[in-house]
Amino acid sequence: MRALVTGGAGFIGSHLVQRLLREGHAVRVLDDLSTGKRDNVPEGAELVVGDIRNAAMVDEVAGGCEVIFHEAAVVSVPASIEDPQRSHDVNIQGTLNVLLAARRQKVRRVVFASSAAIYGEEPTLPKGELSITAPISPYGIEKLAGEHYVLSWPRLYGVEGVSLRYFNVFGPRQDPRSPYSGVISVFADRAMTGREVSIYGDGEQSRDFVFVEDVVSANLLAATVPGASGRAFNIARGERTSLNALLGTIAKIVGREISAKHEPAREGDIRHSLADITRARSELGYAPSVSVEAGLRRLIEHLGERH
Ligand code: NAD
Ligand code: UD2
Repeated sequence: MRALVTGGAGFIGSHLVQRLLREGHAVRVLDDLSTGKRDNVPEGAELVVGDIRNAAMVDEVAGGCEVIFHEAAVVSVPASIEDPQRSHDVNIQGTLNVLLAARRQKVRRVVFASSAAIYGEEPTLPKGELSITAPISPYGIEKLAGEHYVLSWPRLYGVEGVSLRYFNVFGPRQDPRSPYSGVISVFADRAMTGREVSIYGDGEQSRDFVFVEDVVSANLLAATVPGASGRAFNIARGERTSLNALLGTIAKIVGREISAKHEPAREGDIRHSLADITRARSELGYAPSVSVEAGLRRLIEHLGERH
């Protein structure tokens, strides 16, 4: 098939492009390179540098594509709080532009990158797809709106739509340098360069970390499983790992102690996060295959090659 990957120069998108190419598909990438990098786009993919806020451009690149994987977004929660107009324009209007193009260009299916952020801080765990959605940031609100748009398209216009609610994704190419980078990318980078890490709070907070390759597999299933259209799925491992446990595992892998200083808990942090992935297992055939430890080993190996 021919696929369009918006955000294909980013962390998750570039891994998805790589797998699609490996499986023999033709891939076009639309990315404005705002957080993504040209170098992330694997050879063999067609890169169009452009903005999903530009409806005409999205329409043009969607032409001839059977599936759109919509990964492009303003991904930072703090950025969405600082400038909600910009994240609204990218995350809601940009998503609508993708859907309008899909309708006009007769794309078969759109697979949307949603987020655990749509659940907000309501503490009941694990989160199932029927749990209360109560986002507490513009980013979470925008992902929830985007998801509703995507899931309404099958009924309204006959364009299939699937929404994947990613939990905490980690792996190679996740940028460790911004103050809001995923905790694993920061800890692994610091551990490799012998620097101290900061733990915000007591380190007993936990997350449901999932390796990027499992997220890619979920996307491929979401693009092909016939009954998935109109459905939202949690994509995680269904296990929680505390930051203290994470640091212990990283220390074991790199073979030395990692010095850590405790800082005040981050404002707005949730304490624990955990997904129920029963629906993705039973309806998509999704089966996460990389443990947190195995994923950490692969990430650290990748960083070792780079340093
Ligand atoms: P990323 O920043 O690496 O990727 C996003 C890509 O979108 C970048 O390449 C960026 O340049 C591009 N982009 C941003 N605005 C654009 C625009 N206006 N037009 C065209 N391209 C634009 O982040 P990621 O972690 O790979 O995230 C991919 C998707 O997964 C996003 O939709 C994000 O919200 C979602 N998600 C990620 C996580 C996670 O743990 N990383 C968790 C939940 C959801
Ligand atoms: C994730 C998403 C975010 C949003 C949110 C919704 C990532 C990178 N972020 O934020 O976009 O969807 O979920 O709930 O996926 N921490 C440290 N030291 C560090 C960095 C982080 O202690 O150097 C802590 C942080 O305070 C938090 C935990 O690690 O308690 C995880 O932080 P994160 O930014 O990786 O992910 P999270 O779940 O806060």
